[in-house]
Amino acid sequence: MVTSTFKTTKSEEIFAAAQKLMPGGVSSPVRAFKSVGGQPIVFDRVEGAYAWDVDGNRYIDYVGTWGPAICGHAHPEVIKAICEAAQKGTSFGAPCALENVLAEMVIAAVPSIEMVRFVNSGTEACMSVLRLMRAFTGRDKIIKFEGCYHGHADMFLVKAGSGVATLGLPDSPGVPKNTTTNTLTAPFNNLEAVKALFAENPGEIAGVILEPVVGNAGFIPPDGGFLAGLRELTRDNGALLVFDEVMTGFRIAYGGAQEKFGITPDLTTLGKIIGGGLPVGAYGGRRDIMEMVAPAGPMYQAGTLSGNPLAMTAGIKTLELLHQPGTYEALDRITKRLADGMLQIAQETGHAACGGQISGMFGFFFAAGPVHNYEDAKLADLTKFSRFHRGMLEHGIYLAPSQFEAGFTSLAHTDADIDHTLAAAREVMSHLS
Ligand code: KE4
Repeated sequence: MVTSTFKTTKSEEIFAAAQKLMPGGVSSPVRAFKSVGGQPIVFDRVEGAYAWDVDGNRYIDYVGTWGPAICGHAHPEVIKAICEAAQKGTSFGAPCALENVLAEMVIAAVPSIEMVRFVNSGTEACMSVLRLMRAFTGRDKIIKFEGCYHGHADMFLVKAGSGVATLGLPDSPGVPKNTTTNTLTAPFNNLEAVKALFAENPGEIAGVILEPVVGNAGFIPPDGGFLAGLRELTRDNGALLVFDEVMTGFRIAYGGAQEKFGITPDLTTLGKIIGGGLPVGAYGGRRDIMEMVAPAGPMYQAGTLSGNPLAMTAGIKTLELLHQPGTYEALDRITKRLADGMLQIAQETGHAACGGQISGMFGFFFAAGPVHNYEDAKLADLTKFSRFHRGMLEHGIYLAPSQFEAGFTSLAHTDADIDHTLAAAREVMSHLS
């Protein structure tokens, strides 16, 4: 057994003080380590594939600030570009040529996007796209999938994933019943359930929104035919198909899941990577739909800091770095080594586990599997996961602090990092009851 020389004194002090100042001591619930237990780690700085905490411990980081750090944390070219842009001011509140540049890059990259609107988070992108779905179709009902997370706007907090699942919240108080009566849910990967909802609500469903590869119930890829089936069902019912690619966009391919799986949704939401570590979200899609958005059309949506030059600059530089030959092959190779290695070690040490990866996104469950939906994911051994998470932390590996999250690699992760991670996993799993 590892004699833990793992010191977290400063993290404990800072987190104790934080809990008096901010609810749960955090700015976002999942960071509080509630579902894995133990002392949350207070970061001091990040660079490349690594994070250092306030006690000086170094970690190989597989959260990457939940996706944005795909080029590696604090990439020198991104930092340099941000510093240069900051000399000209951080926000204009007026049109800025950099918005054109990032918009052109997003439109060129994502098959479904003919026009785009920038906002400041994935939540804002999803709540705006929901309003647009309803404005364009004149219908109020939407379909989402159990375990999928589309940010914390009221109408999405129905059987949501990510932090809602992590904390085991039934949904959230403060969300009026009448806000969620129009939110219908179905199990992921279940076309029959979606077909039934359309049959039960003829002419009332504005559209279907989903994570095309689920990352917020743990990592759950679409079964063959599922995405194509949704495309057909929505088209047949005069409804819209919306891909929430806040996590998968520019992560599993430069053109996201819609490029990877060859499905063209009507609307797409983006976030995380397109901000390069600064707050950016976006929604976009068919021109005829997007021209409903004010001031071109009547659907209102706005934001003080939307499209600010600093965030645009970080996004532009990040996409430039990603749009190099071999980027996604490199991410796929290194992440496949990690995921395959983890599953092999679990098997060799007698633990039921399943999971996988697509490019730089991965996940595994302590469950025999297979995991096709949220119900399957909930069968995972959460106690074993929390012990594994703590053990890996003590070996300098920082994994997402929840079984209901995905993991992320970056262009900065090396084969040596993967070797080190797998060695730690073998040591921890060998002592895992
Ligand atoms: P933000 O508002 O957190 O930028 O984006 C919301 C969102 C929307 N759609 C998808 C598919 C997402 O994954 C997210 C946010 N993801 C979580 C992690 N699973 C953010 C981390 C957190 O909540 O602290």
